[in-house]
Amino acid sequence: MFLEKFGLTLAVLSLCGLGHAETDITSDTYFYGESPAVYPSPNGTGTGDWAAAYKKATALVAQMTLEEKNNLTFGIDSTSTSCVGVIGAIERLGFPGMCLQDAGNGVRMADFVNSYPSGIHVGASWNKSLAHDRGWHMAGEFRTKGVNVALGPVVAPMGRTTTDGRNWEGVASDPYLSGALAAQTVEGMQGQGVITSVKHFIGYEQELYRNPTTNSDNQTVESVSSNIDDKTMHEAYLWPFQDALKAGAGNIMCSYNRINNSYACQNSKTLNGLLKTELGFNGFVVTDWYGQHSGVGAALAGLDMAMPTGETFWGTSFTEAIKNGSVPLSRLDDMATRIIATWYQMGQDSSTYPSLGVGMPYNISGPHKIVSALTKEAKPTLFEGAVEGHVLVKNVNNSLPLKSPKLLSVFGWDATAPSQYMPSNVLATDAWEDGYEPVLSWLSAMSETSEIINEPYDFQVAFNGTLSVGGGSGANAGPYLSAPLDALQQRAYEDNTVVMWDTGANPDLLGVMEASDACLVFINAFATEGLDRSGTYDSYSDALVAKVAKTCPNTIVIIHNAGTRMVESFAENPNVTAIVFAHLPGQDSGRAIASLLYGDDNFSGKLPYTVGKNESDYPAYWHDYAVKPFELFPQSNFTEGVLTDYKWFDAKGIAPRYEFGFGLSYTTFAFSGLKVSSVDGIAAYPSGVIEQGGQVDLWDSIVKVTATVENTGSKSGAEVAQLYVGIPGGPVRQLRGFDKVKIAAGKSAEVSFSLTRRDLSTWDVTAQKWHLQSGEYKIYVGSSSRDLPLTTTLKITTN
Ligand SMILES: *[C@@H]1O[C@H](CO)[C@@H](O)[C@H](O)[C@H]1NC(C)=O
Ligand SMILES: *[C@@H]1O[C@H](CO)[C@@H](O)[C@H](O)[C@H]1NC(C)=O
Ligand SMILES: *[C@@H]1O[C@H](CO)[C@@H](O)[C@H](O)[C@H]1NC(C)=O
Ligand SMILES: *[C@@H]1O[C@H](CO)[C@@H](O)[C@H](O)[C@H]1NC(C)=O
Ligand SMILES: *[C@@H]1O[C@H](CO)[C@@H](O)[C@H](O)[C@H]1NC(C)=O
Ligand SMILES: *[C@@H]1O[C@H](CO)[C@@H](O)[C@H](O)[C@H]1NC(C)=O
Ligand SMILES: *[C@@H]1O[C@H](CO)[C@@H](O)[C@H](O)[C@H]1NC(C)=O
Ligand SMILES: *[C@@H]1O[C@H](CO)[C@@H](O)[C@H](O)[C@H]1NC(C)=O
Ligand SMILES: *[C@@H]1O[C@H](CO)[C@@H](O)[C@H](O)[C@H]1NC(C)=O
Ligand SMILES: *[C@@H]1O[C@H](CO)[C@@H](O)[C@H](O)[C@H]1NC(C)=O
Ligand SMILES: *[C@@H]1O[C@H](CO)[C@@H](O)[C@H](O)[C@H]1NC(C)=O
Ligand SMILES: CC(=O)N[C@H]1CO[C@H](CO)[C@@H](O)[C@@H]1O
Repeated sequence: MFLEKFGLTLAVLSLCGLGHAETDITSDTYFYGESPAVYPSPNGTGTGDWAAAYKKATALVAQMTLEEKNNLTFGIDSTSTSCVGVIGAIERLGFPGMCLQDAGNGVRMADFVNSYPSGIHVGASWNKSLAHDRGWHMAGEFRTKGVNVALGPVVAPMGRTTTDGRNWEGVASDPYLSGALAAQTVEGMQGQGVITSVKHFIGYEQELYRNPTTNSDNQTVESVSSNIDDKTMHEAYLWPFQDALKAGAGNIMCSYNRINNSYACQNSKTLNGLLKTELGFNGFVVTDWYGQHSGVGAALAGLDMAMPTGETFWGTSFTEAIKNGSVPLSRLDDMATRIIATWYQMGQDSSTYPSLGVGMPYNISGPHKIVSALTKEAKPTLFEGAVEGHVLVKNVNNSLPLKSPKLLSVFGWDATAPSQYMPSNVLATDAWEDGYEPVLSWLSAMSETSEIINEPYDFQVAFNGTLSVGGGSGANAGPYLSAPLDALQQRAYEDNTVVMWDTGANPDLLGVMEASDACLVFINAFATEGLDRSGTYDSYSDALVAKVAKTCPNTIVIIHNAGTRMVESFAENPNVTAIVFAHLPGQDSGRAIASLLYGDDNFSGKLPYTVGKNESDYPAYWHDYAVKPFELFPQSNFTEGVLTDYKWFDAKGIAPRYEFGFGLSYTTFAFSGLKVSSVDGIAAYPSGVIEQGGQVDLWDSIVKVTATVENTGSKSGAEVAQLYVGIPGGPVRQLRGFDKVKIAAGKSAEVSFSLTRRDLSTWDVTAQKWHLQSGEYKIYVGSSSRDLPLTTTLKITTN
């Protein structure tokens, strides 16, 4: 069919005109535009260091029958493993098949594995080598369990919608920070030979209407369309994918939503155009689970693998489509070659690569693969990872670190271990982790399209224990969970402290607080795949803080937050002396917070998003709704363009509560000695060949910036020096570098930043290239997006 062939979701191009009554609207091309047709699908050619893998793949694919090639392109049922996606073996040729498995923070549906900090926690650490090490250790576990493709990291959503239920799976509300840390994750993971699936491509920025649904009149409501202009696409949403591709990512997962009204898994502009032509992708594209919406159309638009099944659109009917000429055989050859080449590229043809799904039996009583050796090596990374993602945003009169307290009191349902903690292969196949009961029962009662913003805020609270990871396919369960209260009790034993607690919703204070040296209140903000959050604060948790602070003049609030958490009800309460955003630390949660509160470790995290004062401060606080006449074709116009998060606050002159990049330490730092190299007579446009990641000279370092950071306090600590650039005609400031350094008290360190051609360019929609402008660029260096003591101007002259 013509329209299917051209990647468009829906039909009738000729309708449309503002005068039409809403009942006439049967096509959504009316609302925004269309996604341009980009055909044919480019063959993978094995550029750069992929050449050898392509050579081997071409030779192997040449020996395959039509049916064998076809079998590589879709998932089959697996009864022996709990892999969420399985590609069948071609035993005749020694290809063992593939296992694809969640999650972004550790192996899901498996036991004897670790639960690492989630994406948001990695973002808050701003530590590249830590992101790399986490990826390396985590992927070692995927490998041991027999996983070929680990379904992460997440760079979309990227926090465009403040209340998006999956923002915590992603790294940051900023393309530069997301891309830099995702690239490290890809390198770390693929260093183990595990293929990373960077997801979700692209513009996947809300859970509401993420998949088609049926309305009360039994009409199909299509997935939301993210309508994104070309400049915003390049400068914001494509940016972190480009970094991950440059780092060698072997797989990209297309998303559930539509882009400009064309489904992401059959959008020829995004798949054939942006990904496979402009960014020279050598690997393969897999659907998000059940994210396929056409057979012939998707193949021609650049999709390579359908999950979890080919039954709906591909499978046997795909061989028919090849035979009758609807899809050229060369497309199937390309799909098979891309898949096999990626398998070779990671060295998965090696006899030492564990067999498919070997450590993930469906039955918990089945044979196990224990990753204990890895666990031992991973311990420092798990703990350091948990520590560095905590962000201290308020600390009045050095209330923290605690100074040999005699009596500590602890409050809040988030302080204790949950009543149930089991991997999801025990709970049942599709269980949501961690036993957050009220949330679970609520979730099962809700459909994706439900109106949730009017629901009570209570539903965004995990009542049944400490929150260490969010819910859904991005979650896994570790070998244990160190809960804050448990760790504090251990600490009390060591320090001869008395600990008293009441972790109910309405503690009876009994005069304990007045006697306490400090009152710790643990609250949380839950989020899960499948649902956007009902807000970024809740009256239930806020009431608990207020109750404790009413009596306790040294109240310390710790929030395990799966996304942005506003704190207006208590940020200025004088009795609330300290506030910590504790994010989602994984299994070492309690040990990490205890170490930080007592000052064994110092806070060094920085916010990877902006904490505003009002909902209306954000450009897209809520997800978009379908309202008449859009109801069958929900639309989300990304009208704020590149001005998301702090760029929006800066552009509109809105004062945040805590800005992007902000975070306190137990020591203080001073910045000095800014030096910037100059650029003269450089080409305005790149001219390099395209390899994976785009034109190679986009990555040339053209400016070097250095500065000195001095630890002016009395304790050792780490500072994240941040570099922002004001590009002519662009946002006030954009993050373009960061360097985290450990500095002993009284000592100094040099920080350095290397700016690439891309870092200083803007996307030229006419030339369809990154454009380096002649002009004056403002350079800022400091400790947050608003605390930038060092500034200078960089002049660039292009020829
Ligand atoms: C999205 O933008 C289009 C084109 O400007 C406009 O016609 C439409 O009304 C907008 N949709 C919504 C839901 O605001
Ligand atoms: C979406 O439409 C906008 C506006 O026409 C255009 O600039 C952009 O390139 C389109 N992107 C895709 C992926 O279709
Ligand atoms: C892909 O390669 C095949 C075989 O060499 C060739 O027939 C086909 O035209 C190529 N497709 C494209 C889009 O270049
Ligand atoms: C292709 O896959 C199907 C379904 O798993 C299987 O029955 C069939 O034997 C496979 N064909 C070949 C040639 O491997
Ligand atoms: C970053 O993480 C690494 C662990 O990979 C750690 O050794 C290093 O100290 C951390 N850097 C800073 C500045 O905290
Ligand atoms: C809804 O529509 C589907 C086909 O589009 C049909 O099979 C089903 O019976 C309808 N359901 C109701 C309740 O009308
Ligand atoms: C070719 O086969 C495909 C898959 O069965 C089918 O959708 C399509 O309509 C067929 N086209 C022709 C021209 O027969
Ligand atoms: C799981 O395996 C055990 C031991 O082999 C067996 O006794 C049990 O019946 C199995 N359970 C299921 C649900 O298959
Ligand atoms: C901080 O300490 C100063 C000096 O001891 C005192 O005046 C002030 O009230 C304290 N502030 C708070 C919030 O405790
Ligand atoms: C979970 O928390 C809810 C709300 O506080 C409570 O009603 C329920 O009993 C708790 N469940 C368990 C198993 O503790
Ligand atoms: C702060 O604590 C004191 C008791 O120490 C209490 O009198 C006062 O009302 C509290 N302030 C707030 C805002 O809760
Ligand atoms: C990681 C780090 O620098 N930790 C230091 C924090 O500060 C204390 C002193 O309060 C030092 O002992 C730690 O080494």
